[in-house]
Amino acid sequence: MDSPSSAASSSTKKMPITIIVIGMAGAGKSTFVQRINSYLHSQNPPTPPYILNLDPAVTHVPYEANIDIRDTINYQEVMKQYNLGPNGGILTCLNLFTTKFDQVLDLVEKRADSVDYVILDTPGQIEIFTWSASGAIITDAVASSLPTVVAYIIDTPRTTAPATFMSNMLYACSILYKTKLPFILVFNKTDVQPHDFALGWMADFEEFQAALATHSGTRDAEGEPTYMNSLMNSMSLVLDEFYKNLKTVGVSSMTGDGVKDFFAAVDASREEYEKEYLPELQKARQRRDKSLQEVKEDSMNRLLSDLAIDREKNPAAAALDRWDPDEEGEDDDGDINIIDRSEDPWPGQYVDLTRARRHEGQGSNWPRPG
Ligand SMILES: Nc1nc2c(ncn2[C@@H]2O[C@H](COP(=O)(O)OP(=O)(O)O)[C@@H](O)[C@H]2O)c(=O)[nH]1
Ligand SMILES: [Mg+2]
Repeated sequence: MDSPSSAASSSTKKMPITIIVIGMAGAGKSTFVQRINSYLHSQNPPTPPYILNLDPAVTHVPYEANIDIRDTINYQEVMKQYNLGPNGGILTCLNLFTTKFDQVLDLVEKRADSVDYVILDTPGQIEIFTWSASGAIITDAVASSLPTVVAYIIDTPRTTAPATFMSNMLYACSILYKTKLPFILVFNKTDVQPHDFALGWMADFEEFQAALATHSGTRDAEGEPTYMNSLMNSMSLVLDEFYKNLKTVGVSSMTGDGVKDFFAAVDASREEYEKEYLPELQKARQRRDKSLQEVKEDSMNRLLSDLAIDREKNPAAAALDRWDPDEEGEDDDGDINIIDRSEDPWPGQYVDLTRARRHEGQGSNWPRPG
């Protein structure tokens, strides 16, 4: 796929910057997206962002998404059809959506001239996005098209215990090294708990170690530091290096406090992206095209083998199911279309992707085997 407005081109308008919002369930990702959305709307002149909701299971999002995974895929249906629990359901929805992500990118790239920010809200459960092939493909695909930054949302009131703080930081660290993208740690909910304790621990590991020592369970019966305590002490030295690669802001998605600082960090990240990530861009783009193609082919192959089994089991029906070239115009290219709500006059349009897999004749809008 060609990207007409590549990050490498030297157009006069700056490329929009993509903010991928990641964080533990309940950290406040969606609320944060709504907050930065309303901040951008309140600028003079307003600079509305382009928002993608990638959480198929959410019942309510506090903002109007331009592209919503729920318009394309029905989470409840996917769980039923594939016999899955909640997490498997979300993952499968994301996988199905990823097969269409080239369409999403096209829509986003078409808007590149008119928006300054593209925002991705990710599924509540962090690992579904950060440790799945689809999450990686989506991240790579976006980051190879547009300047991209990860906003890692932290539930500040829930990270005041040193051990919790450390595990959260280790998680952030793993995402930083996995994505290799500019990274902003966003301490959210500062209206409930200011984040200065965290800043102190990050600036000075001795301060963290002191906090650790005052917590119960850090000494054994003989008064020696426990294994966990020693481990965390050493880890704090390792993380010291990691902290140097990050920008940190404290915000309250509730009150809007700190949102301006967040955007200052985003703008600084653009430079970082251009200096460090852009040289890798060409390679990344090739990888992106290849993986988007592969994921399409893979799902197509699976579909075709399902159909082959169907045909074996039911030869009578198979004989009736022949491809008629005259019908081709109707189906167009037969693809499920991603919906851009901001352009579509019919926002509720919904395509049931799961029906295609079962090959229910008329209702199927996948290309038929030739
Ligand atoms: N006090 C306070 N609550 C917040 C803030 N941000 C989010 N919340 C609450 O945290 C809960 C989870 O938020 P949500 O955005 O759904 O989290 P997500 O799962 O990460 O998308 C909701 O009840 C929000 O109202 C904040 O800045 N301050
Ligand atoms: Mg959410």
